[in-house]
Amino acid sequence: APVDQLKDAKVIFVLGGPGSGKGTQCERIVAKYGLAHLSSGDLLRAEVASGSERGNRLKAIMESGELVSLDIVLELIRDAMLARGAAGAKGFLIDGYPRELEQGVRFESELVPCKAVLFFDVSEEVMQQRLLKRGETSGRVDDNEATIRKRFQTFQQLTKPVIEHYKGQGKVIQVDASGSVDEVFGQVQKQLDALKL
Ligand code: B4P
Repeated sequence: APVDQLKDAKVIFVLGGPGSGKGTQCERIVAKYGLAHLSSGDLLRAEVASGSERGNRLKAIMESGELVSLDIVLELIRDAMLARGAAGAKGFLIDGYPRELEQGVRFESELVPCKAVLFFDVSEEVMQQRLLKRGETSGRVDDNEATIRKRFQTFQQLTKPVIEHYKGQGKVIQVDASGSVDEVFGQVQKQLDALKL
């Protein structure tokens, strides 16, 4: 099976509420540690931008602040990992995934167990400010007050339990994400250096 080529891959899941700075920090991490960065949100937005029938359905769900179906996200991530793996990538930052427990269970049983979960912790007040600021220029259908409120709910109900699950396995690296991008990255570096990737 083609997924056999992923069985030795080093995978770090990256989680945090909407606006916690996941995507931002992943760019910095990639530049320093040379991991392949796969953002479930970016993969979904690319699918929407393709104008496909499936893309149109995804757009409506993302606009509502809910999660798109498990199978679609897993397929997009698996295909992207296979492509990057074939190009030589050994380590992967999987950003914005797993958003619900079942996503993590399916990924780990069908592909490979994760090494660690990087969790960006920050208050909803700060996240909301960042998202509204981004919304002034991003053109993203989900950076508006009503959708942000729904995204916070989805995070509390579905994604928080994922973090608790991996805390129970001792895999969670928690970072205070309330500071500046540089401050947050300083903490991230200390933690990742200790992991000896
Ligand atoms: P995502 O694309 O993951 O959106 P996000 O949570 O807002 O994260 P993003 O990485 O874009 O932003 P960041 O916090 O870095 O998801 C969007 C939608 O896609 C979901 O609602 C869902 O519908 C769907 N989806 C995604 N993954 C899914 C999955 N696995 N299953 C099902 N559905 C899924 O940055 C936010 C802003 O803050 C930026 O403007 C940034 O510049 C700024 N910022 C970052 N760090 C800062 C700092 N330290 N100080 C000040 N500003 C900062």
